[in-house]
Amino acid sequence: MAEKPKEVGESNNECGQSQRKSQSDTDLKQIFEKFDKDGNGTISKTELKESLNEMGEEMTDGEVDEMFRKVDFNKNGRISFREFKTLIEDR
Ligand SMILES: [Ca+2]
Ligand SMILES: [Ca+2]
Repeated sequence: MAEKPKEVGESNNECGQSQRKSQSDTDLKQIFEKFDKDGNGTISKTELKESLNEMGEEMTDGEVDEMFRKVDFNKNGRISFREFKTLIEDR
């Protein structure tokens, strides 16, 4: 299996932290950014709840709470992109 030659992308200008940047990763990032309303790189419980409401998911505080706890692996009260990604990929 030969490696594909590197394509010079116009949009993807990041220095590669991970070698394999899949399409879904980019999609996920966009979803993550929608959730992260203040753009600080993490999703708070409030942001999660608001985003879910906007998506038409009416969840109670308790449900959001439970979901948040499941996603927030390191229990620091914020959902990082990594944690978010695990949530999506885990279902
Ligand atoms: Ca945020
Ligand atoms: Ca966390």
